[in-house]
Amino acid sequence: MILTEQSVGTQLSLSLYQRMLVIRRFEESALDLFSKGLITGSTHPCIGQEAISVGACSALKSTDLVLATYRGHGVALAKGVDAKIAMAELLTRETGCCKGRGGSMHLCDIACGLLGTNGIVAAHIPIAGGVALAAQLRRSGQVTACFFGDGAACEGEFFETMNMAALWKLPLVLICENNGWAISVPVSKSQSTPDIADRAKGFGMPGVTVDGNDVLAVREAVLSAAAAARQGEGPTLIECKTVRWERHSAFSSGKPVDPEAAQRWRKADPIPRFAQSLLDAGLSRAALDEAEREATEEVRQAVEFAVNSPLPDAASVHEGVFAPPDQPLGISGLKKRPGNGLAESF
Ligand SMILES: Cc1ncc(C[n+]2csc(CCOP(=O)(O)OP(=O)(O)O)c2C)c(N)n1
Ligand SMILES: [Mg+2]
Repeated sequence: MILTEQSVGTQLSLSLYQRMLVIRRFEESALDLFSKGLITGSTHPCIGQEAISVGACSALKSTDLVLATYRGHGVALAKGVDAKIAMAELLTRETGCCKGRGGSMHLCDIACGLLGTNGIVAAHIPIAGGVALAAQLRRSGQVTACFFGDGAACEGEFFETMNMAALWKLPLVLICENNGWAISVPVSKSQSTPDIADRAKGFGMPGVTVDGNDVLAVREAVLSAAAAARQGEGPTLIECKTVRWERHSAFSSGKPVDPEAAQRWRKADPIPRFAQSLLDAGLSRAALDEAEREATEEVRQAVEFAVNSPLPDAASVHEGVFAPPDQPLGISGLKKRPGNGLAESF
Protein backbone atom coordinates (compact mmCIF):
# COMPACT_ATOMS: atom_id res chain seq x y z
CA MET A 1 0.00 0.00 0.00
CA ILE A 2 1.20 3.53 -0.71
CA LEU A 3 1.18 5.49 2.51
CA THR A 4 -0.93 8.62 2.62
CA GLU A 5 -1.89 11.03 5.36
CA GLN A 6 -5.47 9.79 4.98
CA SER A 7 -4.58 6.36 6.36
CA VAL A 8 -5.43 5.94 10.01
CA GLY A 9 -5.16 3.64 13.02
CA THR A 10 -4.27 -0.01 12.72
CA GLN A 11 -4.11 0.04 8.96
CA LEU A 12 -1.66 2.93 8.99
CA SER A 13 0.47 1.35 11.71
CA LEU A 14 0.76 -1.90 9.80
CA SER A 15 1.53 -0.03 6.58
CA LEU A 16 4.33 1.92 8.24
CA TYR A 17 5.74 -1.29 9.70
CA GLN A 18 5.50 -3.20 6.44
CA ARG A 19 7.05 -0.40 4.38
CA MET A 20 10.04 -0.22 6.75
CA LEU A 21 10.47 -3.96 6.34
CA VAL A 22 10.27 -3.72 2.55
CA ILE A 23 13.08 -1.18 2.64
CA ARG A 24 15.16 -3.33 5.03
CA ARG A 25 14.78 -6.44 2.85
CA PHE A 26 15.41 -4.39 -0.30
CA GLU A 27 18.70 -3.04 1.07
CA GLU A 28 19.81 -6.46 2.37
CA SER A 29 19.12 -7.87 -1.09
CA ALA A 30 21.02 -5.02 -2.74
CA LEU A 31 24.10 -5.79 -0.63
CA ASP A 32 23.78 -9.45 -1.51
CA LEU A 33 23.42 -8.69 -5.23
CA PHE A 34 26.43 -6.38 -5.05
CA SER A 35 28.52 -9.15 -3.50
CA LYS A 36 27.50 -11.40 -6.42
CA GLY A 37 28.66 -8.78 -8.94
CA LEU A 38 25.16 -7.97 -10.15
CA ILE A 39 25.30 -4.32 -9.06
CA THR A 40 28.12 -2.32 -10.58
CA GLY A 41 29.63 0.85 -9.08
CA SER A 42 28.35 0.73 -5.54
CA THR A 43 25.17 0.80 -3.48
CA HIS A 44 24.57 2.85 -0.33
CA PRO A 45 22.23 1.12 2.12
CA CYS A 46 19.85 3.07 4.33
CA ILE A 47 19.60 0.14 6.75
CA GLY A 48 18.69 1.51 10.19
CA GLN A 49 17.33 4.76 8.70
CA GLU A 50 14.00 3.37 7.41
CA ALA A 51 11.87 5.29 9.94
CA ILE A 52 12.85 8.60 8.34
CA SER A 53 11.79 7.87 4.76
CA VAL A 54 8.66 5.98 5.83
CA GLY A 55 7.58 8.45 8.52
CA ALA A 56 8.19 11.44 6.24
CA CYS A 57 6.58 10.07 3.07
CA SER A 58 3.52 8.90 5.02
CA ALA A 59 2.97 12.56 5.93
CA LEU A 60 3.03 13.70 2.29
CA LYS A 61 0.39 13.52 -0.41
CA SER A 62 1.00 11.31 -3.42
CA THR A 63 1.18 14.49 -5.56
CA ASP A 64 3.93 15.98 -3.38
CA LEU A 65 7.49 15.86 -4.64
CA VAL A 66 10.66 14.42 -3.13
CA LEU A 67 14.38 14.57 -3.87
CA ALA A 68 16.98 12.51 -2.07
CA THR A 69 20.57 11.30 -2.04
CA TYR A 70 22.36 8.20 -3.34
CA ARG A 71 21.23 6.66 0.00
CA GLY A 72 17.67 7.22 -1.22
CA HIS A 73 16.22 3.77 -1.97
CA GLY A 74 14.09 4.07 1.16
CA VAL A 75 12.66 7.41 0.06
CA ALA A 76 11.85 5.96 -3.38
CA LEU A 77 10.08 2.92 -1.93
CA ALA A 78 8.25 4.96 0.72
CA LYS A 79 7.03 7.42 -1.92
CA GLY A 80 5.47 4.61 -3.89
CA VAL A 81 8.07 3.53 -6.45
CA ASP A 82 7.46 -0.13 -7.32
CA ALA A 83 10.14 -2.33 -5.72
CA LYS A 84 10.50 -4.24 -9.01
CA ILE A 85 11.42 -1.24 -11.14
CA ALA A 86 13.59 0.18 -8.36
CA MET A 87 15.54 -3.08 -8.07
CA ALA A 88 15.78 -3.35 -11.85
CA GLU A 89 17.32 0.13 -11.88
CA LEU A 90 19.92 -0.91 -9.28
CA LEU A 91 20.87 -3.72 -11.64
CA THR A 92 20.88 -1.23 -14.58
CA ARG A 93 18.20 -3.17 -16.46
CA GLU A 94 16.03 -1.86 -19.28
CA THR A 95 12.96 -2.35 -17.05
CA GLY A 96 14.30 -0.01 -14.35
CA CYS A 97 12.67 3.30 -13.50
CA CYS A 98 15.39 5.09 -15.54
CA LYS A 99 15.74 2.28 -18.07
CA GLY A 100 19.00 1.26 -16.43
CA ARG A 101 20.74 4.58 -17.15
CA GLY A 102 20.77 5.71 -13.53
CA GLY A 103 21.75 2.73 -11.42
CA SER A 104 21.70 2.61 -7.63
CA MET A 105 22.44 6.30 -7.05
CA HIS A 106 20.11 7.85 -9.62
CA LEU A 107 16.53 6.73 -9.25
CA CYS A 108 13.78 8.88 -10.71
CA ASP A 109 10.07 8.18 -11.06
CA ILE A 110 8.16 11.31 -11.87
CA ALA A 111 4.74 9.61 -11.71
CA CYS A 112 5.41 8.90 -8.02
CA GLY A 113 6.79 12.39 -7.37
CA LEU A 114 10.38 11.16 -7.02
CA LEU A 115 12.35 13.84 -8.87
CA GLY A 116 15.64 12.11 -8.43
CA THR A 117 18.18 10.68 -6.05
CA ASN A 118 21.59 12.25 -6.48
CA GLY A 119 25.24 11.21 -6.32
CA ILE A 120 26.62 14.72 -5.75
CA VAL A 121 26.45 15.69 -2.09
CA ALA A 122 24.01 18.60 -1.53
CA ALA A 123 23.56 19.32 -5.25
CA HIS A 124 19.88 18.41 -5.09
CA ILE A 125 19.11 20.86 -2.27
CA PRO A 126 18.96 23.95 -4.50
CA ILE A 127 17.17 21.86 -7.14
CA ALA A 128 14.53 21.10 -4.50
CA GLY A 129 14.31 24.84 -3.82
CA GLY A 130 13.66 25.40 -7.51
CA VAL A 131 11.02 22.66 -7.59
CA ALA A 132 9.29 24.28 -4.60
CA LEU A 133 9.47 27.67 -6.33
CA ALA A 134 7.84 26.15 -9.44
CA ALA A 135 5.02 24.72 -7.29
CA GLN A 136 4.55 28.09 -5.60
CA LEU A 137 4.44 29.99 -8.93
CA ARG A 138 1.98 27.47 -10.36
CA ARG A 139 -0.10 27.48 -7.15
CA SER A 140 -0.20 23.69 -7.41
CA GLY A 141 -0.47 23.17 -3.64
CA GLN A 142 2.41 20.67 -3.81
CA VAL A 143 5.00 20.43 -1.07
CA THR A 144 8.58 19.47 -1.90
CA ALA A 145 10.55 17.41 0.60
CA CYS A 146 14.32 17.23 0.28
CA PHE A 147 16.31 14.53 2.11
CA PHE A 148 20.05 14.98 2.67
CA GLY A 149 22.80 13.97 5.10
CA ASP A 150 24.76 15.65 7.89
CA GLY A 151 27.71 16.01 5.51
CA ALA A 152 25.52 17.84 3.00
CA ALA A 153 24.46 20.21 5.80
CA CYS A 154 28.01 21.61 5.70
CA GLU A 155 27.82 22.52 2.01
CA GLY A 156 27.11 26.02 0.72
CA GLU A 157 24.08 24.96 -1.32
CA PHE A 158 22.27 24.09 1.90
CA PHE A 159 22.69 27.59 3.33
CA GLU A 160 21.89 29.31 0.03
CA THR A 161 18.70 27.28 -0.31
CA MET A 162 17.57 27.98 3.26
CA ASN A 163 18.07 31.69 2.65
CA MET A 164 16.05 31.89 -0.56
CA ALA A 165 13.40 29.42 0.62
CA ALA A 166 12.80 31.39 3.82
CA LEU A 167 12.85 34.72 1.98
CA TRP A 168 10.30 33.53 -0.61
CA LYS A 169 8.34 31.34 1.82
CA LEU A 170 8.70 28.34 -0.44
CA PRO A 171 6.65 25.17 0.25
CA LEU A 172 9.78 23.20 1.11
CA VAL A 173 10.56 20.69 3.88
CA LEU A 174 14.27 20.13 4.40
CA ILE A 175 14.89 16.76 6.05
CA CYS A 176 18.42 16.16 7.33
CA GLU A 177 19.16 12.48 7.93
CA ASN A 178 21.89 12.95 10.53
CA ASN A 179 23.36 9.46 10.67
CA GLY A 180 26.52 10.53 12.44
CA TRP A 181 28.92 10.05 9.56
CA ALA A 182 30.01 11.49 6.24
CA ILE A 183 31.94 8.51 4.85
CA SER A 184 34.61 8.22 7.61
CA VAL A 185 34.19 11.66 9.21
CA PRO A 186 32.08 11.67 12.40
CA VAL A 187 29.80 14.64 13.04
CA SER A 188 31.96 15.55 16.05
CA LYS A 189 34.71 16.48 13.58
CA SER A 190 32.50 18.26 11.05
CA GLN A 191 29.74 20.14 12.90
CA SER A 192 30.29 23.25 15.01
CA THR A 193 27.09 22.77 17.05
CA PRO A 194 25.35 19.64 18.39
CA ASP A 195 22.12 20.25 16.47
CA ILE A 196 22.03 20.92 12.74
CA ALA A 197 18.41 22.11 13.17
CA ASP A 198 19.74 25.21 14.97
CA ARG A 199 21.00 26.52 11.63
CA ALA A 200 17.43 27.31 10.62
CA LYS A 201 17.33 30.16 13.17
CA GLY A 202 19.89 32.12 11.19
CA PHE A 203 17.47 32.21 8.29
CA GLY A 204 14.34 32.98 10.28
CA MET A 205 12.73 29.62 9.66
CA PRO A 206 11.66 26.88 12.08
CA GLY A 207 14.08 24.08 12.83
CA VAL A 208 13.25 20.97 14.83
CA THR A 209 15.24 17.94 15.94
CA VAL A 210 13.47 14.59 16.16
CA ASP A 211 14.40 11.01 16.95
CA GLY A 212 14.93 9.67 13.44
CA ASN A 213 14.45 6.10 14.64
CA ASP A 214 10.89 6.83 15.75
CA VAL A 215 8.68 6.55 12.69
CA LEU A 216 5.74 8.33 14.33
CA ALA A 217 7.89 11.22 15.57
CA VAL A 218 9.20 11.79 12.05
CA ARG A 219 5.67 11.56 10.64
CA GLU A 220 4.36 14.13 13.14
CA ALA A 221 7.15 16.58 12.37
CA VAL A 222 6.65 16.30 8.61
CA LEU A 223 2.84 16.53 8.88
CA SER A 224 3.22 19.80 10.72
CA ALA A 225 5.94 21.17 8.38
CA ALA A 226 3.97 20.19 5.26
CA ALA A 227 0.80 21.82 6.61
CA ALA A 228 2.71 25.04 7.29
CA ALA A 229 4.26 24.91 3.81
CA ARG A 230 0.85 24.41 2.19
CA GLN A 231 -0.56 27.37 4.12
CA GLY A 232 2.12 29.65 2.69
CA GLU A 233 4.17 29.82 5.88
CA GLY A 234 7.36 28.70 4.14
CA PRO A 235 10.03 26.08 4.78
CA THR A 236 10.98 24.04 7.85
CA LEU A 237 14.23 22.26 8.60
CA ILE A 238 13.77 18.88 10.31
CA GLU A 239 16.86 17.15 11.64
CA CYS A 240 16.29 13.42 12.15
CA LYS A 241 18.96 11.96 14.38
CA THR A 242 19.76 8.40 13.43
CA VAL A 243 22.71 6.08 12.98
CA ARG A 244 24.51 4.55 10.02
CA TRP A 245 24.95 0.86 10.74
CA GLU A 246 26.75 -0.20 7.67
CA ARG A 247 29.85 0.93 5.87
CA HIS A 248 29.33 4.08 3.79
CA SER A 249 28.59 1.90 0.77
CA ALA A 250 28.97 -1.67 -0.39
CA PHE A 251 32.18 -0.71 -2.20
CA SER A 252 33.80 0.83 0.91
CA SER A 253 36.38 -1.33 2.58
CA GLY A 254 36.50 -2.30 6.23
CA LYS A 255 34.08 -2.72 9.07
CA PRO A 256 32.13 -0.07 10.97
CA VAL A 257 34.65 2.35 12.50
CA ASP A 258 33.57 1.63 16.08
CA PRO A 259 32.16 -1.91 16.47
CA GLU A 260 31.05 -1.27 20.06
CA ALA A 261 29.04 1.77 19.03
CA ALA A 262 27.61 -0.21 16.11
CA GLN A 263 26.34 -2.76 18.61
CA ARG A 264 24.65 -0.02 20.66
CA TRP A 265 23.05 1.40 17.53
CA ARG A 266 21.51 -1.91 16.64
CA LYS A 267 19.55 -1.69 19.88
CA ALA A 268 17.96 1.46 18.49
CA ASP A 269 16.73 -0.41 15.40
CA PRO A 270 13.52 1.42 14.39
CA ILE A 271 11.77 -1.75 13.17
CA PRO A 272 11.63 -4.00 16.27
CA ARG A 273 11.13 -0.87 18.32
CA PHE A 274 7.99 0.02 16.36
CA ALA A 275 6.87 -3.63 16.43
CA GLN A 276 7.06 -3.60 20.22
CA SER A 277 4.99 -0.42 20.46
CA LEU A 278 2.37 -2.00 18.16
CA LEU A 279 2.24 -5.13 20.31
CA ASP A 280 1.92 -2.94 23.42
CA ALA A 281 -0.97 -1.13 21.71
CA GLY A 282 -2.78 -4.43 21.21
CA LEU A 283 -1.89 -5.50 17.65
CA SER A 284 -1.41 -9.23 17.30
CA ARG A 285 1.91 -10.92 16.62
CA ALA A 286 0.17 -12.73 13.76
CA ALA A 287 -0.64 -9.41 12.05
CA LEU A 288 2.98 -8.31 12.33
CA ASP A 289 4.23 -11.66 11.04
CA GLU A 290 1.91 -11.40 8.05
CA ALA A 291 3.19 -7.89 7.29
CA GLU A 292 6.75 -9.22 7.43
CA ARG A 293 5.91 -12.16 5.19
CA GLU A 294 4.36 -9.84 2.60
CA ALA A 295 7.35 -7.48 2.72
CA THR A 296 9.81 -10.33 2.21
CA GLU A 297 7.76 -11.68 -0.69
CA GLU A 298 7.49 -8.26 -2.33
CA VAL A 299 11.28 -7.95 -2.34
CA ARG A 300 11.82 -11.56 -3.43
CA GLN A 301 9.64 -10.86 -6.46
CA ALA A 302 11.49 -7.60 -7.11
CA VAL A 303 14.85 -9.41 -7.16
CA GLU A 304 13.47 -12.12 -9.45
CA PHE A 305 12.05 -9.50 -11.81
CA ALA A 306 15.30 -7.50 -11.88
CA VAL A 307 17.64 -10.46 -12.35
CA ASN A 308 15.52 -11.77 -15.23
CA SER A 309 15.22 -8.38 -16.96
CA PRO A 310 17.39 -7.56 -19.97
CA LEU A 311 20.24 -5.08 -19.95
CA PRO A 312 19.66 -2.09 -22.26
CA ASP A 313 20.66 -2.62 -25.87
CA ALA A 314 24.02 -0.90 -26.44
CA ALA A 315 22.60 0.71 -29.59
CA SER A 316 20.08 2.60 -27.46
CA VAL A 317 22.69 4.16 -25.18
CA HIS A 318 21.87 7.74 -26.20
CA GLU A 319 18.14 7.34 -25.72
CA GLY A 320 16.73 9.35 -22.85
CA VAL A 321 19.92 11.35 -22.45
CA PHE A 322 19.00 14.38 -24.56
CA ALA A 323 15.48 15.68 -25.11
CA PRO A 324 14.48 16.03 -28.77
CA PRO A 325 14.69 19.75 -29.69
CA ASP A 326 10.99 19.89 -30.62
CA GLN A 327 9.76 18.34 -27.37
CA PRO A 328 7.13 20.57 -25.72
CA LEU A 329 7.84 21.60 -22.13
CA GLY A 330 4.24 21.43 -21.03
CA ILE A 331 4.55 24.02 -18.27
CA SER A 332 1.86 26.65 -18.59
CA GLY A 333 3.28 30.13 -18.83
CA LEU A 334 6.80 29.05 -19.82
CA LYS A 335 8.21 29.51 -23.29
CA LYS A 336 9.32 26.43 -25.15
CA ARG A 337 13.08 26.07 -24.81
CA PRO A 338 14.77 23.47 -27.01
CA GLY A 339 16.89 20.97 -25.18
CA ASN A 340 15.19 21.11 -21.78
CA GLY A 341 13.33 17.84 -21.41
CA LEU A 342 12.94 17.51 -17.67
CA ALA A 343 10.33 20.19 -17.12
CA GLU A 344 8.04 18.49 -19.63
CA SER A 345 7.21 16.02 -16.93
CA PHE A 346 5.92 18.49 -14.34
C1 LIG B 1 30.10 17.56 -3.79
C2 LIG B 1 30.59 16.20 -3.35
N1 LIG B 1 31.66 16.14 -2.52
C3 LIG B 1 32.11 14.93 -2.11
C4 LIG B 1 31.51 13.78 -2.53
C5 LIG B 1 32.00 12.42 -2.03
N2 LIG B 1 31.04 11.93 -1.03
C6 LIG B 1 30.11 11.01 -1.36
S1 LIG B 1 29.12 10.66 -0.08
C7 LIG B 1 29.92 11.69 0.94
C8 LIG B 1 29.50 11.83 2.40
C9 LIG B 1 28.23 12.55 2.59
O1 LIG B 1 27.78 12.36 3.91
P1 LIG B 1 26.34 12.73 4.35
O2 LIG B 1 25.88 13.97 3.67
O3 LIG B 1 26.33 12.75 5.84
O4 LIG B 1 25.42 11.54 3.80
P2 LIG B 1 25.44 10.00 4.18
O5 LIG B 1 26.38 9.34 3.20
O6 LIG B 1 25.90 9.85 5.58
O7 LIG B 1 24.06 9.54 3.98
C10 LIG B 1 30.97 12.32 0.28
C11 LIG B 1 31.88 13.30 0.92
C12 LIG B 1 30.42 13.89 -3.42
N3 LIG B 1 29.77 12.82 -3.88
N4 LIG B 1 29.96 15.12 -3.79
MG1 LIG C 1 25.81 11.20 7.18
